Order: sequence, then C-alpha cells, then structure tokens
Amino acid sequence: MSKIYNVAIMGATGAVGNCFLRILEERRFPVENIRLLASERSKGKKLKFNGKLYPIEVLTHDSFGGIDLVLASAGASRSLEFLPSAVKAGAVCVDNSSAFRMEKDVPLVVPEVNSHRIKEHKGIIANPNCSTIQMVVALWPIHRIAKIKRIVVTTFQSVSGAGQKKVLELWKQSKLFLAKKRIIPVEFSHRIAFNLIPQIDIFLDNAYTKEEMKIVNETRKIMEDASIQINATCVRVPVFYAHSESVNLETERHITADEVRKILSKAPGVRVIDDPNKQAYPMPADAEGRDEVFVGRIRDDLSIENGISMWIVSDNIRKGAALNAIQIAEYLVK
Ligand code: NAP
Ligand code: 3JN
Repeated sequence: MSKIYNVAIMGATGAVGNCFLRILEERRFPVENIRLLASERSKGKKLKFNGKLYPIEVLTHDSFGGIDLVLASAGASRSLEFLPSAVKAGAVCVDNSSAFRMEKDVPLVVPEVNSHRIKEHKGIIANPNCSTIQMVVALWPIHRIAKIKRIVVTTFQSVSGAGQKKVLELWKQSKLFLAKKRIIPVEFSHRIAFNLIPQIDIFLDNAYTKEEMKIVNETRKIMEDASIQINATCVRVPVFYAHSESVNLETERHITADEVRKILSKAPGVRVIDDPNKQAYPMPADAEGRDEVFVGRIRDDLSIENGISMWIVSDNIRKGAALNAIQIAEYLVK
C-alpha cells in the first residue's frame, strides 16, 4: 500500500457506510481518493466527505480499479459477489458482513483481541458481528487470566443493527402508538415500538437463530478456543442505537468481581462504569456515539463456584461495525 490510500466504501448510503465516512474523517485516515458505492437506487445521490461532495456510483465488478482499501457494508451477498473482484484488482478488503467470517483462511479480527491475525490476510479480513465484538472486547482480558469455560449471554439489540430503514420504522411506530393509531409492521415481523422481539435473523434447525449462532461460532474463532461453551439469546429492543448484553460466565480459575473490575479498568477499549451506590452502570443512551465498550453490574454469581455476571453496552454502528473495521485498516497501513 502507498502512503495515502484510495478507499472504496461499498454500501456508503447505509447506516454503517455513513458511519465509515464520519470515522475516517474523525480519525484523519490517510485518504487520497474516496469512491462511494451503492445500488441503482442511490444513483444521482451525493455524500459529503471531508467537506467535499462525492457522487454515489453503482457497485459493479469494475468498481475497484486503483483502489487500495475496500470497506464493505452492503450485505453478505454483495460481499460474496464483489469482493473477489476487488481482491483481483489489488485491493485489501475489510468486510462487515458474515460472508467470509468463518472461512479458514480469512482472519476474523477484533484488534483488542487478535490483531496479530491481520497480517495473515489473503485480501479479505472479516469484521465480526456487532454483538460478538462488544462481548469479546470485555471477555478476552478475563479469559486470559481465568480461562472462560462457559458463557450465557442475552442481547438487547437496538434497531439500527438491522439497518437505516429499521430506525425509521421505530420512529414511525412510536408516533402511531402514542397517537393510539393502528400499527402495521413493515420492516420487522412484529410491532417493535413498546415491545421486544426475541428473534434476530432466521431460525436454524437447532431452534437457535442465525444471530445467536454467529455469537457462538465467531467468539470461539476470535478467542481461538473451540472448547468454550456458549448459549446465546438475541432480542430486538425499541432502542435506536447501542446494543446491551447480560453476560454470565463460568471460569476454570476462581476470579472475584473485584478482580474482574480491576482487570477491565485497564483493558484496551473498555470503560468500567460500576457504582451501584450512585446507580451508575452503562446504558445505551450514554453509549450512543461513543467508541468504548462499557461494562458494569459486575458481580459474583452466587449460584456457582466460579461464576461472574456483568452488563456490557456499546454503540453497534461504531465499535460493532465501522470503528472496528477502520481500526483494522489502521493496522494495515501502519
Ligand atoms: P443499510 O442501512 O440497510 O445499508 C445497506 C447498504 O448496502 C446501502 O448502502 C445499500 O445501498 C447497499 N446495498 C444494498 N443492496 C445493494 C446492491 N445490490 N448493490 C450495491 N449496494 C447495495 O444496512 P447497514 O446497517 O449499513 O448494514 C449493511 C451491512 O453491513 C449488513 O447487511 C451487514 O452485512 C453489515 N453489518 C454488520 C454489522 C456488524 O455486526 N458488524 C452491523 C450492521 C451491519 P442503497 O442505499 O443504494 O440501497
Ligand atoms: O441485527 C443486528 O443488530 C446486527 C445485524 C447484523 C447483520 C445484519 C444483516 C446481515 C449481519 C451481520 O453482520 O452478521 C448480516 C450479515 O452480514 O450476515
């Protein structure tokens, strides 16, 4: 790669794509030229980057000439179809989708955990699912010291995790609900305003959802430990931004809540907010727009010998998607 980079954003008009633009600006990523790619639907639109308007171009196999870095967030089928062309054209791709995450020769990276894998890439580096990212940032420092044997996680995932249209749907439904008008769900399978939906993505044959099994399989790959037992329940909640997780751990070595608090207060990317006397704990409203993974409600599990419970919150569009991918890109250019 040269010193200033030609960057393409695949899915530039989406929730994650927009966040890519803002974070590249904020972190002064060395961009020479930027190419904004989306579907036919966005033909004629323009988006601002570093004070200049750029046209949206329709994504094709020829979109990658002269491009050094592709940040992809146009969905898994687009990644499967177009990233091989980008690699052929000489670009390195950081992919936000699930398309290549579990491929053996594709690194699946959360820089706070396994940045050493980045250099093994063959053109594509995968960004994990947002729920996996925030969980492993908080759990990796504990795993290193006490070896996690089992994780039971319940997620509370904001609507933005499912894309821009779902954010609008929550707005619309909330207004209708408060006006006591009839709600016909369009984007979600059920009403999301003033409700919870215990299903994210499709159900698999084992009665878990695809989102739940992503957490299981991706966590094992990132933490390089196939022996960790993981049970996940993913729930969509009427929150606009930031995902929350209730996590219970069983460790091989005994570790106290106080020790966990100390370890996490020094861990990269983590911010501990945990003072029950002041009713201080992480909440999605405070995590929105922030880069950290927030951890609180750290407590000993009274029901087993080596157990810890905690509450983890992070902005799903930033650390859960765009920021993690740009941190990977920063390692690439280093
Ligand atoms: P979104 O707001 O719905 O945006 C989708 C983007 O993909 C838009 O820019 C859209 O362009 C583009 N797109 C859709 N179909 C296309 C096509 N046929 N050709 C070219 N571009 C196309 O969704 P999002 O929240 O940004 O998420 C996008 C993807 O990122 C997801 O599908 C997922 O794979 C990944 N993601 C990952 C995480 C994570 O956990 N790491 C979190 C969220 C999303 P138009 O505006 O032209 O339709
Ligand atoms: O729903 C959420 O909160 C996260 C969703 C992520 C997502 C949405 C559509 C397609 C993904 C993902 O990142 O796993 C995918 C996908 O790429 O399969």
